[in-house]
Amino acid sequence: MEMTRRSFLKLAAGSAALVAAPSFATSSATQHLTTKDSAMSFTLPPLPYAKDALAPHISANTFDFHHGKHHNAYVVKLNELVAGTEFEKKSLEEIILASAKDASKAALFNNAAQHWNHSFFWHCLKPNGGGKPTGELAAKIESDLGGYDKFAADFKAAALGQFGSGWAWLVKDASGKLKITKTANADLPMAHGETALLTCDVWEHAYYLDFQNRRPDFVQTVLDKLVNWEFVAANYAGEQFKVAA
Ligand code: MN3
Repeated sequence: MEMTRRSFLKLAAGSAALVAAPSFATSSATQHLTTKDSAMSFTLPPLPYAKDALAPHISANTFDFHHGKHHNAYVVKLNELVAGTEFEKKSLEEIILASAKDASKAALFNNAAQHWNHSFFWHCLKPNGGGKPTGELAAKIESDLGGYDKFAADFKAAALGQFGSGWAWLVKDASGKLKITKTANADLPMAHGETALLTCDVWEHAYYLDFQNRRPDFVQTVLDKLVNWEFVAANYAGEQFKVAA
């Protein structure tokens, strides 16, 4: 991978806010390039916590597969698909938006969007998370969604109501209103003009090793024990989550 000094400095600077001990390799999930400086490959961002940090709710074994195998496979495939094409120097977000409405680019969209979705999802979780949000976000959930309990019930219903693979989301729509949505497979809010605030992966690979077929227990555990509300609040406040090479 070719890396210029300038892009390394940007990566290092962008990583400071969310990663406690940034290193060269930990920076890709949080830096803010909109266009790549050169034809760098996309890389698998490290988890923002140790792989056993969310146990016993989500085990290190699950992360070995979900992050180390599934997420990594999307990154590897994405790099294969963009190599030598017009997308080689585009940011991940640019690739997603350019391929979202183009059926001939479905494979590119699926792998790019899944790279974004998983990078975002890891940050939606933290050790000793969950429970209720506070401050301005809590007030907005009260006014737009009827309060935390209604939010939690509706988010869980979206997660359970997604037939087959997909994602449940808390989003901010174009008018600034909060909404709960669900998407199938790799689909994601930015393809619909919405800003993602929180997600839960409901592909079976997200929960099968720890919860087997009990998706309701997995989603409830995420809500009760794992949601990183500080990250959600930062997204609500307009901090742009960017994934780049
Ligand atoms: Mn997944």
